[in-house]
Amino acid sequence: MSLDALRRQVAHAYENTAHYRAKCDAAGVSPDDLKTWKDLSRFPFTLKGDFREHYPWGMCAVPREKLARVHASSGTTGKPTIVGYTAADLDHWNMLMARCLRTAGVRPGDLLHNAYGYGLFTGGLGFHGGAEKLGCAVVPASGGQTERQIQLILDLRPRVLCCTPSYALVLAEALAGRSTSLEIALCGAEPWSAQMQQEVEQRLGVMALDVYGLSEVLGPGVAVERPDARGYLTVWEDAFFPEIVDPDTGLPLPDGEDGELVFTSLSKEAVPVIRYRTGDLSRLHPPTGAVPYRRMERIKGRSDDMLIVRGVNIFPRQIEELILEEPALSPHYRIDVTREDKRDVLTVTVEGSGACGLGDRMKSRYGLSAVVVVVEAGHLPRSEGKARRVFDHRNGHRKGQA
Ligand code: DLL
Repeated sequence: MSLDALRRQVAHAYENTAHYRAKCDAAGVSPDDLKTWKDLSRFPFTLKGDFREHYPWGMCAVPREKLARVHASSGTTGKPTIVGYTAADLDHWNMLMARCLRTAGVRPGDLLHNAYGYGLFTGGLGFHGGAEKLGCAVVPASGGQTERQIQLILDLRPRVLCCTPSYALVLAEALAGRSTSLEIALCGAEPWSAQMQQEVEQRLGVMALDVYGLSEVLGPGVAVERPDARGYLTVWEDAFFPEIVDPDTGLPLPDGEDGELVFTSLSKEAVPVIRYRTGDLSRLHPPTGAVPYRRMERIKGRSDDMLIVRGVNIFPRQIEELILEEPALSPHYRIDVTREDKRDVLTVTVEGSGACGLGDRMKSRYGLSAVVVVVEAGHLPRSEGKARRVFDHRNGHRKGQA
């Protein structure tokens, strides 16, 4: 992690994107003010809204002709968020993804079945580039056509599977107990609890590791879980400087405190991001062992995912944890919040068999009563990419998680 790199990156954004220069000028800071890492906290945040407002090329710090690739994240409303990469950015991304894969135990020569969506989404091509860089052969399956994917997995015998945790469950279900050659699954792109991770591991007979990233900052490959430190993801601090800030005030918080992740890129050409507010909630911890980089805990949820139901704050992940504590229930569920007679009603629909104590445990653990509807296996729709499990119907608002 070098302060020089930070200075160069901030200067690049300041000199080559009008919007960031205007923001810095308004805040009374310039790249010359960066004398220590702490000074970064005086710089203005970059928000998802900035990408929308300056759509399509306003966040680009290089001429359009210098771009080698464009990705986009769909978002729930309005215009997509466009991100560009120069050839050097793509090389760097591939290197970081190769590092993630190697950290997870993937080796050159491995066969990797990549079921992340190919296209504007960064998942498919992000994993693809990293795996090729590491020297793996990639089966670019993309999302969907589950039966064909199962056939490929059974016939080609890959060692590694890459897909969202929810699609890993869909594949496990379609395998119906058949054993495979898979040993490692690299899952991410949506929130998943530690319990969900164990489900994926048991159902697929693999070690399932967590990969984190986001389009605005890079794509997948910002952080990865190590097999020897479960629950913690090493952040590649030579490429991204992470901060945790209070989601309400934006003030920086020390390592170990709960808050919102903020990233500053250190060497991006096309779209340098300075203090990008991710909306993702986690905690940072100091480095341990031989790896000199800080670690983040698995994502707890997004600040905009938190449900406030009759005054009680609850994250979907907490409900998922309770569901998976109960052997009679499966990991396929959806959460609906409605407003009836001026009262919030939380309904959890979950696949399973027989009576369950989920309602009682919701009440005793979180002080929240919920209507629990247990439905037959296969009743709820399956997801091929990022799962939508949360539907908040209040005020006509429909919120999809992830
Ligand atoms: O989801 C990049 C990615 C692809 C990451 C494949 C990992 C694997 P976006 O579509 O821009 O990029 O969505 C980014 O997804 O802000 C988080 O809210 C969520 N997310 C990504 N990885 C994780 C994870 C990709 N491991 C948004 N755990 C982020 C929890 C995750 N949430």
